[in-house]
Amino acid sequence: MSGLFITLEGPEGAGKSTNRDYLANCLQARGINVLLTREPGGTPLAERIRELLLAPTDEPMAADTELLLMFAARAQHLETVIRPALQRGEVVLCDRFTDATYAYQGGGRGLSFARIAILEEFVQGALRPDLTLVFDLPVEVGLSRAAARGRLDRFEQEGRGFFEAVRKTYLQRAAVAPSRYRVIDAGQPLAEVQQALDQLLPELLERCLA
Ligand code: T5A
Repeated sequence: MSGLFITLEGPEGAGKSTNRDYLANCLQARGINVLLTREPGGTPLAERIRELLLAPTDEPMAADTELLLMFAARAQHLETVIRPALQRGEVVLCDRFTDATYAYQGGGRGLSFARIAILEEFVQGALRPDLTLVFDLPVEVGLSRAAARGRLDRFEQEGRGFFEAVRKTYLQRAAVAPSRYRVIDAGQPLAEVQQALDQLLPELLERCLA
């Protein structure tokens, strides 16, 4: 595949969507074809699975059900959106991907990383992001940004311990594979976060144009 697969990760309210759009504008202004997408979701069918995953329910969702729905949505997204875009040589900017599964279902829910790795291999084969930007910030800052938007989704209703485990898992994954991950301090004002992204741009452009 000749495109470039970049994922944006981090806890709730970290600014992934805001900064995904910012990066897309920076790349498009330099003539690069960019596809913006997100998980769970990114196709009509996967967006329906997203609704199931995010809507608060009376019947508690089993952790394994949640895990399998994440990968069901991902299989559809990969097959119909991500792989075709990469084959066309585009830069795919995806708001969350499998690192989120390790962080939320693994770190947050306590499911084994080994089982997640089996599903990752089954659904993705050898495909992994080329670069992952982790927007890191204190849990309470992210949750207050998310809360300011109004009604909380099923994940946002979790307690602080859940999100501390999510954050820790992201940072641990970034620490063991520094060539793939860039950790950005997302607790700063937006202008400073975007300055940090500007500093990453030369490297990104080099990889986009390679
Ligand atoms: N999930 C997902 C799993 O459990 N497993 C998986 O495998 C996957 C793929 C998806 C949920 O699904 C879970 C994780 C999630 O709980 P989502 O909507 O994609 O939900 O993710 P959220 O993190 O909930 O999305 P948010 O919109 O809350 O966060 P973003 O995208 O990080 O933040 P953004 O850009 O929308 O910004 C939030 C607000 O903060 C402001 C923005 O203007 C906005 O109002 N903001 C800042 N304010 C001050 N300073 C800054 N630096 C700011 N940056 C942004």
